[in-house]
Amino acid sequence: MTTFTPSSEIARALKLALPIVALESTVVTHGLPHPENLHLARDMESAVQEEGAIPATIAILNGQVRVGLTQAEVEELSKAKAIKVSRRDFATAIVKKTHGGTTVAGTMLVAQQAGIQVFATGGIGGVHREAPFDISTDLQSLADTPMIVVCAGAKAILDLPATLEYLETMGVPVVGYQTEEFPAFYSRESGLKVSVKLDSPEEIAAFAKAHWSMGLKSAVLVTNPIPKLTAIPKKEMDPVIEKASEEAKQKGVHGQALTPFLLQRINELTDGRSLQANLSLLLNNARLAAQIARVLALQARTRTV
Ligand code: PSU
Ligand code: MN
Repeated sequence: MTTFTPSSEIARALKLALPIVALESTVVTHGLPHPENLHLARDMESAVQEEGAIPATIAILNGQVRVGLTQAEVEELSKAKAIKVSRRDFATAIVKKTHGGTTVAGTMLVAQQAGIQVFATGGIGGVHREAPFDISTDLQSLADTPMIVVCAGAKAILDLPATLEYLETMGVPVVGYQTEEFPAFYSRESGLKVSVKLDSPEEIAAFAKAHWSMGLKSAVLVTNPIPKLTAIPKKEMDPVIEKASEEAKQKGVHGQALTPFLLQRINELTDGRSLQANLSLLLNNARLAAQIARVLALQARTRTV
């Protein structure tokens, strides 16, 4: 049963077992304003290519689940109306023949079916503050999808301790890339610990292999701190996040609309600095994911010859 349509480049890369990195598309449809979203989508693809891997942007176009988009399709997605597609929303997009930007959970579902092992995103969803029942499907997907997911931590707008507790409960190792501290998206620091610090793509590949050798089906979450140059210190971000969260509460914004609302308000409140930070960490993650994908592809190749 084929539920997704790969581009010719991705079909070829899958056949030849070349290193592939899956990329999400909610960041394009709902996470960033136009035209930054289009530039970012292209820059992420280039970053993956520069590290010797093949980017597979995952999205829904006119109800078709696609793996790997052409430049024209990326442009279309960056401008057109699209729904945010997490696990529960696939059938809606398919039946209504809409465009869709896939979240971390949505992208993992498709990447898993396609046989792609490495995925780069900005920040995962998690347990929201002050909203005890808003827990992102991303966490469930991390719990039951064996894949390496590279992110810059969970978005700082979340309840980070609760998010880490949930991941622990679900058996998801949280790897700090060259750090002991769980990064907080815009900031390198959070005051919270990762479950293990690893220092190279090779170590991460070996770790994932060991994790799955135990029969576990959970993901390996790799947290890669934002580069120092674009990081915004936690003490500067905290009041901004507080304010944006308070506004969301007053306005009654909740559910799927909450993350896009907060990201946009935070961008306004930081005079665009948070947007620059967001772009920078996304590219940083694409590069690390590509390096990991290359190690995995190389290992797979040496095993078969
Ligand atoms: N991080 C960002 N921008 C985003 C997201 C994360 O900086 O747009 C998206 C991701 O696609 C993530 C989703 O999977 O938000 C989580 O949404 P929710 O909390 O509704 O599950
Ligand atoms: Mn939610």
